[in-house]
Amino acid sequence: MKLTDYFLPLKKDKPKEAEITSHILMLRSGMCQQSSSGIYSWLPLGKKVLDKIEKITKDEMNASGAIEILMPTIQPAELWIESSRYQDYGKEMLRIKDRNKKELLYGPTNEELITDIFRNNVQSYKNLPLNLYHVQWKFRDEVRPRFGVMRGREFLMKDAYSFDISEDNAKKSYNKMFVAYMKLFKKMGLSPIAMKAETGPIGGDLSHEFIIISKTGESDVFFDESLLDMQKLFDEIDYNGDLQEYINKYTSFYAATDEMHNPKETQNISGNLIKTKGIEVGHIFHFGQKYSKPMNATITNEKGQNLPVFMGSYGVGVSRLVGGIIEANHDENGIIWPKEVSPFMCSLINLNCDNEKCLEVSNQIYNYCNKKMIDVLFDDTKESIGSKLTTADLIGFPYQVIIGPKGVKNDNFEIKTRKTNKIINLSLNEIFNFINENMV
Ligand code: P5A
Repeated sequence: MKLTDYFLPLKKDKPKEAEITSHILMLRSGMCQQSSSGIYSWLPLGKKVLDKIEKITKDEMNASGAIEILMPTIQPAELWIESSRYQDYGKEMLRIKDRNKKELLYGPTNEELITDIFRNNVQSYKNLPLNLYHVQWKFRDEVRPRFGVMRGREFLMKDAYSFDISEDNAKKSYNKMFVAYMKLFKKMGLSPIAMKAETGPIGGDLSHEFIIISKTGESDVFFDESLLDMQKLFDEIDYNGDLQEYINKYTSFYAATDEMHNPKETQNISGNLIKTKGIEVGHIFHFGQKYSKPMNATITNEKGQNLPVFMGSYGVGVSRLVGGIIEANHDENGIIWPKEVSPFMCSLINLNCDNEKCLEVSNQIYNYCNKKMIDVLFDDTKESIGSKLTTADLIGFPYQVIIGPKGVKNDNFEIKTRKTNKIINLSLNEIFNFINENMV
């Protein structure tokens, strides 16, 4: 993509409305724009990251055996009256009436709707276990929307719902999601810690939040330092193996959110107890028959008995992750995208667009990248050198290939790795090798 053909509305100054780094950087790099409090439009650069996070999430959900569907954003109130959550949800729920005075709502979550789909279609244990998920916009009329996309009112969530014949099997489904979450966050370049958490308005007796450590996080969290090394435990796990063993090992280390923190339990922990702040990027729940009982979603078991199905639900904050990943990956000059979620792999910067040689070499590299399907943003604008380099650091793609008049004269060009800020000098041929080795 040539920058002169692209839509990248950069902002030079720190936007007044932004308090935290990720929000400032998202606005400055033209990733999103607020349309009203806590509601955002996603501009091209932001949309690309959102799509990548969504794809990594879906791929891992599919690998775990979950099946994708798509439920609507608007739901009928009557389902929520059945589960008794219509009143409980209070002002956070956006309630709507259609022209026939029918009560509707903009979904803050989908436990009721999925339970309705289940009870209309599944009656026998033979169809279980089942895990259905979707990626859909949610609306919660938060008291204090803030920090940009991190606490929005409208936000994108991946939510999955599991159905099982027994409590034991439901725990197995829960474990699968626990493992899938550890894997999918790692694939986004993150190292979250799974912590015992409160269940809040979703309900149930077992729940974990997936927290990335960050000064700007909203929640206080406590954990055993040893957990920082434990993420690799999940790398090689096969979903059909004994997941409980791994989870027992992981959860034997202390980790709890503020609400669940109990200093008595931390007296004999093996490593140092760390108290810090974190961002909740995922949350999983086991709540058994909380919805299936009142909504009469029953199945027949092997013995011919009829009983309410056992359920859990599992959420990933897809749009929150865009901000969360930036909080975990930036420096004073801008964003440092992990390769896996970077909107482009590389900035190709032509320092002098009036120099024919520079143009020729830049075009050669640009065509090569396109042929290799490498997503490159070619800065072919007439901006000053300083401004081009500042922009490249701000938008933060993993690599910058810099083509200038001195370089073409000596066949000696600069490639900068954004993560280390290290610059190496390469000939044109060596650049092609570098691209093959690092960007394909
Ligand atoms: C689990 C899936 C649920 O809603 N029902 C379906 C359960 N859980 S949750 O913890 O309330 O939300 C899941 C994840 O969504 C993100 N999230 C938000 N992101 C941006 N702005 C918000 N206001 C917001 N609220 C929740 C979080 O990442 C959370 O873990």
